[in-house]
Amino acid sequence: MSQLLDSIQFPSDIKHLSTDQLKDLAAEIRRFLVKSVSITGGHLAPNLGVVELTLALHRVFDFPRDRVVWDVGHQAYIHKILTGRKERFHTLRQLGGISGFPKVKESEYDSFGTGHSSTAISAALGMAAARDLKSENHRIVAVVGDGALTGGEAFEGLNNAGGSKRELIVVLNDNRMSISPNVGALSRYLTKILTRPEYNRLKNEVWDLTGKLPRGSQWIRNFVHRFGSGLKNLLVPGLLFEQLGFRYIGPIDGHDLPLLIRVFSGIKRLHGPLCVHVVTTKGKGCQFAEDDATKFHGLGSFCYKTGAVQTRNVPAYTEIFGKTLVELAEKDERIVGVTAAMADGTGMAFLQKSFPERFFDVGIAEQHAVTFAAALALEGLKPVVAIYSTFLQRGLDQVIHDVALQKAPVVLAMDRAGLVGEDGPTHHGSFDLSFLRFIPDLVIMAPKDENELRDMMMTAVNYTKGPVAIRYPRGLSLGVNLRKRMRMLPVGKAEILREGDDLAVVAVGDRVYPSLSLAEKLNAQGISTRVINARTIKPLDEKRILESAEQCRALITLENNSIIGGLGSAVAELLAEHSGLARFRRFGLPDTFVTHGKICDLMKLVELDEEKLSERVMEWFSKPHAAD
Ligand SMILES: Cc1ncc(C[n+]2csc(CCOP(=O)(O)OP(=O)(O)O)c2C)c(N)n1
Repeated sequence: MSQLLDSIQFPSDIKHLSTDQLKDLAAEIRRFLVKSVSITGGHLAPNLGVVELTLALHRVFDFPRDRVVWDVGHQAYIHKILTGRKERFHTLRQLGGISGFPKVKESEYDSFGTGHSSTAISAALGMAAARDLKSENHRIVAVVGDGALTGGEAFEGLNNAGGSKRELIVVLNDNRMSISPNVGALSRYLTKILTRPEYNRLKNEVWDLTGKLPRGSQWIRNFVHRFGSGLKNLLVPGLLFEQLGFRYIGPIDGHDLPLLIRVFSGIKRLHGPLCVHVVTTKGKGCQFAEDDATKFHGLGSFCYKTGAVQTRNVPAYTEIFGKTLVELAEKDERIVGVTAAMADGTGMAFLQKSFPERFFDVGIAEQHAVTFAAALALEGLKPVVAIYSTFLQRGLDQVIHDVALQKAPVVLAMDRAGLVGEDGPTHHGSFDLSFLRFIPDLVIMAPKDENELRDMMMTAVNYTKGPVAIRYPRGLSLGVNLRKRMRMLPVGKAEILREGDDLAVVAVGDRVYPSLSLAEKLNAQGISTRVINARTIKPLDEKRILESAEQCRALITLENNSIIGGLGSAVAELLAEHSGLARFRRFGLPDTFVTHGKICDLMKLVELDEEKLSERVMEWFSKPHAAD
C-alpha cells in the first residue's frame, strides 16, 4: 500500500493535505518513528508526543524563512523527517549519520543547535532582536517543554522577552513530564490550569470563534483579547505568563491537529510575545512508551513490537553509584542526594526509593542544585549531587563560588564523563577535568573500575576538608568482582599497577585498564612500561610522577578528557617546573568537538582505540629525540 509518508520530503509537501490526510500522516509517522528508533536508539517518547504539534507548525509557518528553536532538541525527530532528512533517518545518532539534536550545519531548517535544556527562549529572543534590527518580518517559534521550563535560563529568557515586547511565540509543550514526572511550583501551577474544566471548555469556544473570524477584523480581535483576558482573570489561578508580558493562549489539546492548525493560523495575526500552552502525552500512540514514558524517554535499541530491552548481566556505573550511595546512606543519616531532574539517569532513584525524605529533585536546574547542596553541607549534612559531566558545565560558578570557596563538603558525582556516544558533542563529558582542575580546595578523583568507584564514594562522603568531585564514564562497568567492604583511599596518592623503566604511562579513570593493555603490547616490543593509576587528578601525586619521570626515559598521560586542561596539562605543568626530567606527551581527547556515534567508533576516530593508540605511542617513543 502506498504510504503518504513516502510522498513527503519537505514541509511544502504537507501544505495541501486535508485534515484527514494529515491525521493519517501522523499515524504513519508514529509507526515509522517506533520502528526506526527501535534500531538506532534515541528519544522515543518525547517525539511521539509532538507529532501533531510538529505537523501543525510546519503546516502553518514557513520554515526556514520563519524559525523554530527546539528546546533540548531531543523532540526534533519529526521536524527532521519533514525537512529533507527522512531518507537518512535510519542513520540517526550513528557515526556519519544525522544527529539526534538540531544542528545548524545539518540543515537550514535547524535554526539553532540544542542539546542542553532551557536555551530556546533566549535563542529565539536573540533571533527576534536580529530580525527587528534587520527590518525583517518572519516569525520565530520556541518550543519548550514543561521540564525545560524549570531551568533558570528559561526564566531569564521569559523575563527578557516579556519585557522586550518583541514578536515571539513560545509554544509550551506540557506533558507533565521531565524525564521523570515534572517537579516544582511551576509544574503545579500548570497542572492547576489544566484541571479547570470550565476554563478549558470556554477557552476552546473562544478559539472556535476566532477560527471563523474574517482576517484583519480589528474589533473582533480586540473583543477576543478583552474577553480572553477577562475570562482568565475570572478563572485562571494565576496569570504568570501574562504578568511576564506574554499573551497566554491555551491550554490546547496538542493532539488535536485541526485545533492546533487553527490556533497557529490565528496567532499569526497577533503581535508581541505569545505563549501557546499545548498539552500533550509523552509516548502518545505507542502503548509501551505511554505506559513508561521515563524508560522510553531516551534509550538504546529495543523490540519495536513489545518495547523489550535486552538485559545486561554487568551493571552500569550508574547502578553501582546508586546502590553504593544507598549503602553509605544506610550507615550515615547525614548523607542526602540531589539531582537536577535526572533521578533515573544518575542512579539517584535508588536513594529516592530507599530514603525519599533524603532525596531532592530540584528540576533541570544544575546551578541551583549545586548551591542548594552547598547550603546543605554548611548545615552539617553530606550532600551527594549527581550531575552528568556535561550538565555540570552549567554549575561551574556555583562550584567555585558556593561550594569550593566555602570549603563546603559537597560530593559532586559526575556520571557520563568522557565520550558518551550517540548523543554527541552536546553531551560528551570531555571537559570536566579541565573546568574543575583550577578550582582551589576541590579534590577530583576518577576510578579505574567499579570497586574503586565505591572506595572513592566512601572516601568522598567522609572527607571533611572540602568538596570532592568524582567522574566516571557512561555505560557498563568492567564486571570485576565487587568487594563487599569499601575502603578509604588516601587522597592524592596514585597507585603503580605495573613496573617498568622505559616508559611511564600515567592514566586516569576508564583509561587505566587500556593502559595496562597498552603496556602489554609495548613490553612485547621491548619497551618496559610502567603504569600509574593517577586516581586523584587534584591533588596530583607529584612525588610519584616526578619519581617516574626521573626513573623512566619517557612519560605519557592518557585520559578520556580534552588534552587541554586535564590530567595531561597537570602533569605538563609539573614537569615544566622540573625541566629536563623526561620526554613527555599527552594522549586524550583532541581539541575539537567530537561528533556522535558509538563510543567504540568514536575512540577510533580520536585515535585512542587500543590499536591506534599503541601505534601512536610506539611511533612517538621510537622517534629520536634531541634530549636522548
Ligand atoms: C542542562 C540539561 N540538564 C539535563 C538535561 C537532560 N534532559 C534531557 S530532556 C530532559 C527532560 C526535558 O523535559 P521537557 O522539557 O518537559 O521535555 P519532554 O522530554 O517532556 O518532552 C532532561 C532533564 C539536559 N538536556 N540539559
